[in-house]
Formats: sequence, C-alpha cells, structure tokens
Amino acid sequence: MKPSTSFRKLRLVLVLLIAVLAFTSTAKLQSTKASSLVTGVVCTSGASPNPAFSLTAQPGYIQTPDMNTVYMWSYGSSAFQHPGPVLCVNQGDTVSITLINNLPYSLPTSLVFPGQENVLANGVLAQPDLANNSLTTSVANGDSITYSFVANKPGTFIYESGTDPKTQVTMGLFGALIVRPTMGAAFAYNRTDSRFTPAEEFLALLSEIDPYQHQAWENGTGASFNMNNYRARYWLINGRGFPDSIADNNAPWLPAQPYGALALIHEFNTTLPTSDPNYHPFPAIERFINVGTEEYPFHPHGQNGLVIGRDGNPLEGSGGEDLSMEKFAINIGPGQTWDVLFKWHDAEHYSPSNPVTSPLPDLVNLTLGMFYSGSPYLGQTEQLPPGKSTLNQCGEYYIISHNHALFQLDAFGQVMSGPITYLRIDPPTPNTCP
Ligand SMILES: [Cu+2]
Repeated sequence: MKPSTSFRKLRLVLVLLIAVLAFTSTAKLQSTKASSLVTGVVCTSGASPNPAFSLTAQPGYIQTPDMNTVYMWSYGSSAFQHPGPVLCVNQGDTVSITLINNLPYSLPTSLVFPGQENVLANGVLAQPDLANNSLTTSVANGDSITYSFVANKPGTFIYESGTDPKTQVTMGLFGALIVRPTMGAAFAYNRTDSRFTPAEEFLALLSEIDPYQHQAWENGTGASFNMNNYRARYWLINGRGFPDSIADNNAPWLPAQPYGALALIHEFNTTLPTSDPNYHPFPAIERFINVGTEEYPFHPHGQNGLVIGRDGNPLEGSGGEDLSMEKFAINIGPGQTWDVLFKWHDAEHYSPSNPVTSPLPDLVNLTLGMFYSGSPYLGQTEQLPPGKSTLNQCGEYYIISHNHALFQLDAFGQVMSGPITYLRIDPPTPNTCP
C-alpha cells in the first residue's frame, strides 16, 4: 500500500529536519574543535628591538556571568577590549607605547609602568603631574602621548593609568606586560631553572568591579561618586568571571573579553625517550597579577606551585642561589605579580589494568561534576548514568583553581562565579582530544 500524500510530506519534513539537525550538530562539533586549542597567554608583540604599541583608552562594555553588562574604561590596540592587550617584549628592547586618550568627560589620563625605570614621555623624562592628580606626565583628552623605556628586567609587570588611579584603575585601565629574558622565550628569567613549556604559559590577571561606581560614570555622575562607598561586587580573572573564564581565548560571545583562563597542560615526564611525543620535561608557568584593591589568595588545587619570581624579580640570592619556594596557595597582594611554575605528575599511573587500590563508590552514591568522563582513569571515557551528560571530551582531568577569598567567588550576588578556572590535563598522545 502506498503511503498517503500527507504522510509522504510528513516523512519528507522529518527527513529534512533530521538532516538539518545532523548538519548543525556536526558544524557545532567542528567549531568547538577548531577553537578548543586556544588557551594560554595571547601576546601582542612588536618588532624587537624597538617594539611600538598603540593603546587607546576608551569606554566600552563587558559581559558578566549574571547576564549583566558593565560599563568600563579599558585599552585597545584599536577597538575596546578588557583587560588591555598583553604586551610581550624582549629584555633590552626599547619599548614605545603611544597612548591615545579617548576617555569620556574630557578626563586626562596617563600610563605608569611599575618596575620600569627612566620612562620617557614624548622623549622627556616622565614627571609627576600634580595639576592633573597624576603620578606621571599625563595626556589631555583627545590627544596622544608616547611613553618609552628600555625593558631592562625580565619578568611579569603591570601597566595602568597613573592619573587619578583610584578611579581610573578601578574603572579598568590596566594590562599586563611580559618581558622575555635574553635567555629566550622559554625562560621566565635568566636562569636555567626558570625554563617552562612555551605552549603552557598562562595568565591570571585578577581584578574587581564596583558596579555602582561604574554605573555612576556611565550615567555622568561618576565625578561625585564617593569612593568611601566603594565596594567590589564582581571579581574577575583575565576580565571574565566563571564560567566564561574557562571558555577559549576569543570566544565569539565575549567580543570585548578575549582572554580565557583555562590552563591546559600535559603530564610532566622526564623518563620517556626524548623523541617520544609524551616526553615533557618542563613545567607550565602561571603569571599572577593583582590590579585590585585587596589581597587575592589564589588556590590552585592538586599540586603546589613553585614561586620563582615576584614583581619582576627572580627569587634568588645575591650569589644567584635559588630561593624559589613551594606554595600551596598563592596570596597575591594589590599591585603584585607572581611567577609560578607547576607540574602535574601521573604518580601512580592508575589505569583499568592498574586500578586504584580503594573500592570506588557505586555511581548512585556519587554526584558527578559536569566534566567527569565516566571513568576515574586518565584518557578513559565510560558511559554515564542515565540522565547525566558531560562536557568531558577525551577522558581528560579537570582540577579547580580559584580565589580562596570565597566571598569573591561572586558576580553581584550570583555565587560560584568570579575568579574560578580549571587546570585541564590531557591524556598522553595518541588521544582523541580535539
Ligand atoms: Cu580551594
């Protein structure tokens, strides 16, 4: 018997629908795959030994995880972005940074470079500018100024507004400056023991927002905002709150917040032959920066970090002796930068053929996180209980890292947001990771 015309129509519609669904889910998978490798520091670089940058101080908006948008001031190479571009230069470079002042309300502004010496402003030694409440030579609204300095010391540094900083820095005018040592870009300092894996270089630029201060400036009443009432209600990592913090660099739904904070690493391994793709003899590096007003006690779970530098100074004695120290929690004070190496060891090499020695609880007695693979073993995926889905991709591990001032894990009252990210450990190759 032939199906009726209407049944055939319905069948055609269903087939088309299934085809569309299949196509869109494949497209989604591919776009995830193409962008999921985009983790780690995104450098804005210039031509060494005379890199030149242009930063435009301007207003714009960022998105926060509570579905709010917040008015900010920030820097962009052209368009607004937050935080400002991560500037990467080499030790010994003569660095020029032209600051264009497109701030609203005819405000003057400036740039200070804590840790850099003999900074010039339009070729003249930069000076405090008390008439404009500025720590350094400022630039009038609508105008531009070029600062320059020789980056003599390697390390992690801040650049930020030096004009009315209690207002302009809290409004968002800051960014990171990384100076590569003469030993090369795989080293944090001119020490062989500061070597890291270049593909595993991460930034944790920690900041905060009082939305009422920002709203006042947005509405034109910022100049009369009483800073005695300042109270941060958002805390951010690389300009994002969790879970946006673990999204890729340049995630399309965060057009003005290009920097993710997920730390994607691989097992530390010095025992395999050097030709083996899983030979992985150098640690990862996390560069912590605090541009906020209070301490941010950051807590990477799972392993101690090895603090090798602070504020652009390697932890070493006068004779070069190693004074690095292991820390379980990294307490970054306002204005500080900390350089921290870390490794992940697969100490026991547990696997289905080398199972963990304690009995695993039954699945019905467990609450599974959204990144669980279904298996406790690295590189293994197993079926999840009915009704449970996962964001795990290839049996990788996730370890939380977060600010341990827990009241700061917040987005204007929405809890479990703020400066949280993950350490992601991918299984050895070959693997099925995207
Ligand atoms: Cu913790």
